[in-house]
Amino acid sequence: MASLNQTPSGERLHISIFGRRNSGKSSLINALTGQDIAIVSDVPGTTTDPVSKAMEILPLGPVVVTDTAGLDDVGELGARRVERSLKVLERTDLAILVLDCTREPSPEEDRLAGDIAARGIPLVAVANKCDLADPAPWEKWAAERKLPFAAVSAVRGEGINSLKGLLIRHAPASGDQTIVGDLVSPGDVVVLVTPIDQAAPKGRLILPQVMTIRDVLDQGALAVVTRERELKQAIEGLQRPPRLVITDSQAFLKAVADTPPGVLFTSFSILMARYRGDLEGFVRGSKYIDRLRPGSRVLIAEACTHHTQPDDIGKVQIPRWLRQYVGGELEFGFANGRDFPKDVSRYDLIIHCGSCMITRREVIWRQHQAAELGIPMTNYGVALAKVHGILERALEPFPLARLALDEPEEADRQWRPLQLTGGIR
Ligand SMILES: Nc1nc2c(ncn2[C@@H]2O[C@H](COP(=O)(O)OP(=O)(O)OP(=O)(O)O)[C@@H](O)[C@H]2O)c(=O)[nH]1
Ligand SMILES: [Mg+2]
Repeated sequence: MASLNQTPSGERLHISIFGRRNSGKSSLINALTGQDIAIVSDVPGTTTDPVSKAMEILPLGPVVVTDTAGLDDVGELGARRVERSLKVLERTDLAILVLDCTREPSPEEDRLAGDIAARGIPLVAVANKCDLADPAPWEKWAAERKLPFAAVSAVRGEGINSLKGLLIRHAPASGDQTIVGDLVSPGDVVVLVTPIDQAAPKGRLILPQVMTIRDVLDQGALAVVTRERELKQAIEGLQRPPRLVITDSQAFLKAVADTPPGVLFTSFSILMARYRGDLEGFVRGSKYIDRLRPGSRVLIAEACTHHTQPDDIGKVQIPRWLRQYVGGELEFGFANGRDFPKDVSRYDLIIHCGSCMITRREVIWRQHQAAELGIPMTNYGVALAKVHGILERALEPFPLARLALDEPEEADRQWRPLQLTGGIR
């Protein structure tokens, strides 16, 4: 488990908090962490030097939060403090600008927003003390500058949850995930099975396949790409068994039949579920497929809006497989976009798309929200493996996720902080 002590500072997301004196920067840190970490007082200029602390913000994970001195600090000493606050930008991945609802916009905010934009650092505007005054003027201010915006009350803890969602959306993607890097060694052969049927795009491969091939090459491993029909032939032609066979979900049954026992086997979409989310969480959610009965309600959630294909995976294929699996009619709801529908709590299970268009952090945030609502959530890749009866086999490369299959029912509904689902090596 990624605990505070184990995650080196370089791999943590560095969040820095800026704003004028007394705007509530230190209070906001305490609200985000749910702990008394930063000193708060009504004396302007309480925080004089940048203070960095490693902490865990659920479900964002391990972060370093830096509290800074007010940007409107006065006098010669004040100017030096402001300079030091700005220097913090050099080690900032994500900046928060705290705006004080009881005060009017001033040139300091614009100056800072400009400095941050010039460095290409994502910035989130937060109007604080919304318990004392209307945040609307700041909302307008942020909209004019096209900044993501949240209104909060740090002392009352209001709006903190939506702020977390905003931070997750705007945090830069973490670079430490790999698709197969922990599964293969240099020189290993990886066989990739990509059906070329009518659904395959003309003249190219789809993105998850391309990303996986690239990652295999980055590991110094050998990529053998074949259609499912030639898989047997491809494996027989090798001088030693492949390390890993990765198939498209469409070819699951043929591919698993033609993969020799002892060879690791999985699918592109399970690899993507791990790359773009918490695979163990999705595996726990998939167990609820067995608890569906005719009439159960399933929400198919897609992160983006795309043109519906005739044999669309979300609209057509998954519902068809699930009906067959359950042996009766189910009630399906469909949702697109970044938020779950308002009536989400009426569903027995959420099945999420492969999330090729959103970040890992955002997917994990959605998993966290579903867990908080007490609704199990799995994803396309894991659900497809499940209804084809090959989930256990396809999880062999991921022992921790495989273990989740055997956990007792009570464990399935609990949210746990994200773990990088360890590969077999
Ligand atoms: N009513 C209300 N008061 C708040 C809120 N947030 C902070 N305060 C109060 O505002 C004062 C300043 O809060 P701090 O968190 O110390 O502000 P800061 O921005 O860190 O201030 P400096 O370190 O001096 O720059 C304290 O008295 C807080 O209790 C809020 O959401 N609502
Ligand atoms: Mg402070």
